[in-house]
Amino acid sequence: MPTALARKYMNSDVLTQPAQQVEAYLAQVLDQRPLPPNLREAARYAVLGPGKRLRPILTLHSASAVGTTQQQGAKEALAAAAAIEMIHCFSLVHDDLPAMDDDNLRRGRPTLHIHSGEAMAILAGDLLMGLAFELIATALEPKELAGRVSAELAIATNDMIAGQVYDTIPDFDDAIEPLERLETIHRHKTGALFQGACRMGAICGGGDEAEIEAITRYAQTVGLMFQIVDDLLDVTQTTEHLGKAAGKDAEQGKETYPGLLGIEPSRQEVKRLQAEAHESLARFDSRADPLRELCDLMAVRRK
Ligand code: GRG
Repeated sequence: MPTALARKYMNSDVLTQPAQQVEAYLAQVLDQRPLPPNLREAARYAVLGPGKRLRPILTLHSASAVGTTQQQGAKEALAAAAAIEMIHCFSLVHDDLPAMDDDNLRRGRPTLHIHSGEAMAILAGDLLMGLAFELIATALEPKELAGRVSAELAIATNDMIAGQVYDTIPDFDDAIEPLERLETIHRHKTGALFQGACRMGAICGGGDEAEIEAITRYAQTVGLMFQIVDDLLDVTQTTEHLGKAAGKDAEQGKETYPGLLGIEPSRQEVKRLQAEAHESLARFDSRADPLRELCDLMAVRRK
């Protein structure tokens, strides 16, 4: 059962309003782009299922945290938000494939390769990666901004792919301690998209270097916090509740924060990172309140 605090945040405008805005935009992009009907259907299935939309929400709130007005960079931030969600969805589709995590449940529904077949799942994932960059290149003005944002998106995507390799085909030096290995995996696999999401938002919103740096620290901290919470949920919640396979980390013998530190110390680490994320936003006024609320939500989420 979600706590009262988690329930309050799940219904918060901080989440629902930007999530709806991004979902409507994503549907429009996927409907307007000429595509074979079966590929469009697969891409829509992958993207428009019931996801939390945390990364695009971070993009939009990072843009407003630095923006001088509500409108500055709003169109650009929305396109960047949709692009990061497409990259995230591509990664989920490919991660679920038989050659990777071999999962048949995602967002409470059959994974894309179960729904549309393996070949289509590979191709729809590829498409989403291409579409994300196409969107940045075509929707952002001026073109200098498009170049800057697409570089951020490329770095985030490639670091995430490196994180998947660190996690699933590891090639670490034996001298590296388990906790450092785990942090390296998560800072790449999960943290990279959080960082890219926030930096793209701050750049679209017209943030200066110091603001972008502060938002980057916030993103790195909440990215790690999100993953520790994810590790905790994997051992404390059911598959039915999560809408994806629970208990997989232990089943696959994966190192996790609860596995290395224990459950209670992991919860303490979540609290420490939550406080650190708030500190990183100290220079911002109330326009960063949605980022502060989002951090608190991610700390108490039950899904
Ligand atoms: C295949 C290139 C490639 C990368 C895969 C995303 C990923 C990297 C693996 C999925 C497994 C996993 C545990 C990733 C860590 C990040 C994470 C918890 C993803 C799920 O994100 P949520 O909870 O998902 O935000 P929704 O469905 O709400 O969007």
